[in-house]
Amino acid sequence: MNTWTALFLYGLLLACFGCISKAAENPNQRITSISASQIPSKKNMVWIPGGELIMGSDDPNAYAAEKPAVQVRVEGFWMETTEVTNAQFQKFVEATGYKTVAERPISWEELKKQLPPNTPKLSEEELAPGSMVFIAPNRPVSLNDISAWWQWVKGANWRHPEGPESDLAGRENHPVVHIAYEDALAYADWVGKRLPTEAEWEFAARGGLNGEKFAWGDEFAPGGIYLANTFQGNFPSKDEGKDGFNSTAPVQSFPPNAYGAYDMIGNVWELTSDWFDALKHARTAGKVAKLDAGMNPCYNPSNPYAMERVIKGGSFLCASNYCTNYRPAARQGQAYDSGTSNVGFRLVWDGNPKRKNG
Ligand SMILES: [Ca+2]
Ligand SMILES: [Ca+2]
Repeated sequence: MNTWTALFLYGLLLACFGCISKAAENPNQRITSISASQIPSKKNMVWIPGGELIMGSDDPNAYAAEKPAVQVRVEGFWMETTEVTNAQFQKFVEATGYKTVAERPISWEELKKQLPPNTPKLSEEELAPGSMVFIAPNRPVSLNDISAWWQWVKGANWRHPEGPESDLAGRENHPVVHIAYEDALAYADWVGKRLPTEAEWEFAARGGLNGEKFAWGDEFAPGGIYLANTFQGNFPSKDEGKDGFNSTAPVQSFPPNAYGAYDMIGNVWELTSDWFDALKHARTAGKVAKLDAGMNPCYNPSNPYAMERVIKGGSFLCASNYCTNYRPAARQGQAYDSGTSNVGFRLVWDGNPKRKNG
């Protein structure tokens, strides 16, 4: 990829961790070619009882998209205790032959919809499969330039998280990454579960607490003990790894929350089924007009052309000097047709097929 193209893609498409359009389907469609092969067992799931949830935050330091705190009701559901692991995803791929979005060539027809008119077509080489990888810069960088640490790496995908030379040896129990929304839906259909809504995810992450800053209380590292895999040190250059991990960690490396769910905070961001609307809580509170049917369900002032799903919980890259997203209220948009090296997912189950992925 030449410099112009790289800058072009970085500037236009990576405003929020990438919006590379692969051979993706319509964002409103769902995978239908892979049907559930399993009846979910309750093994490795916990019952989340449901109830009233104070969602979002009124903390003065919370990000705008988290405000204001609103009260919503969540029905009970079963939730997987861990992020979906590489070993679990591998079983799915071996059984179905599924190829993830990051393993497919980029569709120029889709990509050009997100570029200015008359943009010259990229070459086959430039449209080769790949994904966005966090690479720590070895020099001081501006925190305003995410292309200093996010790089498009050809051949990066769930099997090769850092690129073609990397593999999953020793990482079978780490969360799978480089998963786009439709990849998560395909896996969910295969196991007969679904992605959580944002409210369900946040309810589960709070573990029965109500309004506390972190999933475990109001202190980030009580007694100096780290309770989630995040980033310590000067982001993005130096992760001191004081929590024991400089990248993803095996699932269940940190204590579960009060519901028995592990790594709801940190390790990898987790996809939810909600479209990302930066004004969602303001609309719920009646402070901003609701979106009418047929309107674009996404609103992100920093990335106005992207179609994004909400991701929750933050990741091993969340640092106190950059993005303090290691909180249940934190929310961010993730382009529906892209994965990155710090985004994964976990699934929920209603106990009956009343609600489908969508
Ligand atoms: Ca860490
Ligand atoms: Ca997580």
